[in-house]
Amino acid sequence: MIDPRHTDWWRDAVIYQVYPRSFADSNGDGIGDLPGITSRLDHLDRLGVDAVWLSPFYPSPQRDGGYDVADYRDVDPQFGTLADFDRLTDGAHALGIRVIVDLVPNHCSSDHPAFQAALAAASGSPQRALFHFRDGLGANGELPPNDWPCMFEGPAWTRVTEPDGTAGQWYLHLFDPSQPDWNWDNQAVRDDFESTLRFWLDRNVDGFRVDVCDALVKADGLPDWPHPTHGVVEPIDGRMPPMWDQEGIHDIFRSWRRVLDSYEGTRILCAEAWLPSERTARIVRPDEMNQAFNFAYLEQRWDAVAIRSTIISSLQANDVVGAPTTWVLSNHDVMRHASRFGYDGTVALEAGVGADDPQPDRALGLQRARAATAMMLALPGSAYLYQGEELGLPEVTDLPDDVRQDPVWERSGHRIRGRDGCRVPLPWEATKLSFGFSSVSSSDTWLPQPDYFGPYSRDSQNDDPESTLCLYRRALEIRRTLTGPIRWDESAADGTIAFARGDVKVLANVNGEPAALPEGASVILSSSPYAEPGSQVPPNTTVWFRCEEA
Ligand code: TEU
Ligand code: CA
Repeated sequence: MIDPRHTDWWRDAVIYQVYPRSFADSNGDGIGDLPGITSRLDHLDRLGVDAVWLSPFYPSPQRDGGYDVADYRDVDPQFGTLADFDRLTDGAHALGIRVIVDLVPNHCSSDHPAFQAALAAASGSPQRALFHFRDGLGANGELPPNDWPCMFEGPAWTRVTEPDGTAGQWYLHLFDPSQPDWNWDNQAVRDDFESTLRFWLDRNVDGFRVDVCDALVKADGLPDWPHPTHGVVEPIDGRMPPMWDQEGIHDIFRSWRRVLDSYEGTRILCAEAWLPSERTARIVRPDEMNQAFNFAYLEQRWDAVAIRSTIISSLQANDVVGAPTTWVLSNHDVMRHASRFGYDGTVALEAGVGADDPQPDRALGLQRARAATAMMLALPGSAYLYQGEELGLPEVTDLPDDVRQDPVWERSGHRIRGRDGCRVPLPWEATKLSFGFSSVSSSDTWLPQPDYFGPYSRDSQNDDPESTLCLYRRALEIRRTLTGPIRWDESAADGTIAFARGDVKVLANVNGEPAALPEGASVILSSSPYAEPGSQVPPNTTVWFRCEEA
């Protein structure tokens, strides 16, 4: 069982992200669901994670994989029922696994009743004041109210047809047009989200991952911003872009902190914000959120100098505010790291990869991914895993274009392929239909699975000590014994990263020459087959070892 007295559980927790559509399907419709997750909790238990984070499972038209929420306080019938959610939470808690759900406060679905009511109401009405409605520019209001771009291409504004049939106001959507932004200056929006927090806290969730939390407050007057707004955005002339990281977000987080703290145990908030480390750190001050994703780390290429300096700057930024640093290599928005690291760095990956593009070196990518994960899991702080990475699963870089579902594919006029390749349903049993994901075949799951998924399935790896799955299990087990801050070995050879936690030493040979271990080293974990005492640690390999006292 989870122990409510363990108040600091999150400071070094390993949190496993489940993307519900793609984890396990219990009823044969080709779409993963909550009972499917419950039926596979034994996998998470054996893996040894501390918590599971569920991407959205709320009622939604699924224009953006459920990040377009039509009802914040229910379960979409395609994923199950609230009773299924309770069974999942109880089952996880019985195994000592905490449950974190996704809060999507920046925008809802255009199907949300509040937005439908706003469309039906007049300009200037209280219904419209829940969102950002504005008159357009130009003689007839035919131009968007400002120059902000949508994160999925095109302008961040869409013009509505008024109830009387005339072309009317525009509404703001930083993401898809089906995702109107809430107006957080409106107290009614704040109150409604507090009710949502309480709804899930009353159902015993242990925390929230907060989607695009840095966008809730927009600068007064919604001023133009003729600078970049995508990726990790930096301040310009000391000012952040008017849609990101405005000072007002912190009061919102403080109010949420007070709500969470009024509940038993420690319930956590995890910030999703693509900001520079020093800006992200301000969100995890003691009276705000608990932790934030470390996207600077995720974005590093396979290079020892770049990775080491990101580790140092991340730790420094968080130390200032007393928050633990987190680490992450994959999630549902980026190319899986087993494929990312299979490119040599000269191939541009921003627009995604299709079947006709250069494909990654799968063996090299996996070797590096295992080394990267083995290093990440030795770092102090909390770590996030994305479902399937424990199987060494590659990105599906050869998905047929006609099955793509990410809205960015259509919106970019088929220029940006989007994020479907990391969302393909998981393989569980090599010889079953859809590799055990569902009772339908691989071509009938919501995104098709490729033939080559078989050897990655859980049952193929379960009893193989050299498998990626067994590497993850072993790393998570030993990780529990790692204590104390990082102690750098400044004498590490070029291309390698070396540090210690307590009596465990870590040598990651990223892109260096083969490196020797010190005399008397006994290896306790290796990311690739490496057994011979005295032999060299090749590049793309991480080992954990202890040294016998002289
Ligand atoms: O992502 C926020 C976000 O910033 C991403 O759009 C990011 O820029 C992009 O994916 C980088 O590849 C969150 C969710 O994680 C994402 O799935 C949603 O699409 C988005 O919010 C809108 O809700
Ligand atoms: Ca299903």
